[in-house]
Amino acid sequence: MSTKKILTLVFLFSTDAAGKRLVLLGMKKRGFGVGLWNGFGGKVEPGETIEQGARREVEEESGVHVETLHPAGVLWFEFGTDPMGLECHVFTANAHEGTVVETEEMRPQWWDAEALPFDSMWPDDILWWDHILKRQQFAAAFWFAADQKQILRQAVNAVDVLPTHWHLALKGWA
Ligand code: 8OG
Repeated sequence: MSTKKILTLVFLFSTDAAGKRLVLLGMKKRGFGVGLWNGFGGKVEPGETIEQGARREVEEESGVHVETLHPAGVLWFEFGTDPMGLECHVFTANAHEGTVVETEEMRPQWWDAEALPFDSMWPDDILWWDHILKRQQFAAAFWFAADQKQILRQAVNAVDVLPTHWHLALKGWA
């Protein structure tokens, strides 16, 4: 790995009339991860903080504004021999302003947070979603085959403090 891209991923939570926790996922309609349900996010642009990038992507992809983002985890991905690593900052949000709409990129739908469609999500998600439900911060890394489907190696850790240079910390022990 010689270079990295910084990405964001935001899960919006709500509760239904019975008090059950719901999470908003979007069916990705194009690009990387097409055909998979996911949270909202994308690349952080130059001049943006990670949180600003996360808010912008939520707005672009779902039409709603989120003010307070709770840092939930950091994910590291490598694919085959691709020298580009992806560092993905995961957040949760418990409130949003505006109405959720379908956009060019995402078809949104609320799901029972305890019954997500893992068969139609990135294969690593099932390995860390429990940490989100338990509000336990986590740092995880996944080395995928070049097909972007098969996980060859993985590390998932609960942490007290989210690492700032997670991929550097991975060197040596992962
Ligand atoms: O801008 P673009 O849509 O290509 O950004 C990719 C989005 O996909 C971004 O929100 C980060 C997210 N993402 C990955 N890999 C994984 C993954 O393994 N699981 C989940 N849930 N999201 C991922 O890039």
